[in-house]
Amino acid sequence: MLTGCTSEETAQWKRLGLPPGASDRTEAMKSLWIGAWIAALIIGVMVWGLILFASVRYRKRNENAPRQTRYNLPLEVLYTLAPFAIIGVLFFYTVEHGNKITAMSDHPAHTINVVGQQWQWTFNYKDTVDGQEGVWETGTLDNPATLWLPVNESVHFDLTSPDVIHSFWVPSFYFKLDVIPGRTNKLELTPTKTGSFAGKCAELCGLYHSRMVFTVKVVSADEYQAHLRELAAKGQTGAATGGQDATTIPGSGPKEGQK
Ligand SMILES: [Cu+2]
Repeated sequence: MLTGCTSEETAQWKRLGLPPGASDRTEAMKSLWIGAWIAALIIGVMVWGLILFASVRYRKRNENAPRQTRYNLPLEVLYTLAPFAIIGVLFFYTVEHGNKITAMSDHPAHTINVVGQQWQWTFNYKDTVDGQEGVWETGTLDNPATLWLPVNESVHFDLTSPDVIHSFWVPSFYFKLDVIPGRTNKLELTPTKTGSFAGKCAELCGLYHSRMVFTVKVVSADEYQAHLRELAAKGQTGAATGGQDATTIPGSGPKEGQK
């Protein structure tokens, strides 16, 4: 309890456990998260209050059976309609905020194809670098990948997998999306803070699932371009879909199931 009293922790209390938001989509998610808790708390207090009231007011006083009430129409209408009203309000705000969070623009500044493979990540930057169409970097179990992003520029992500279902999760972006083989899931966001953020796979995907971690590095536009040129200079051009790495990741031995 004492370790929960630092100023850092009290700030986190105000966000009800969320890490500091680092993208343009986090505000909508944060208000939905906190709003849902406030709604739940109001309903909870009402229910607890009624339980307490009923158990004190109507406690057993003698051996006679209490008066039985049936077919109380107003009461029945109330407890049929009240849950619909609650669900309706939560549904409305979930759809409204969900639309904001998943909105796509026609011309994002950058497109990155994120490949989740057993058991690391490959990032294909679709920018044209020194005349080359796209550069990539991939992680290994021993050397997890780093996803570089430019601050204040919109990024469109295409998520693909050559093997099993993974889940692309950056807690500081308040965003998690499944990476499903045979399907391209999309998301878009604009990082708003420079710095390093943790990323991980959030779907149990096999033996080394826990090592499917990566780092998100949000940097200035110039540093971002410099990094892409660095990758191009290393010859990491074109697109890596992760299919090769899916069976032979250095350090992991043969793919799970083939042992
Ligand atoms: Cu995974």
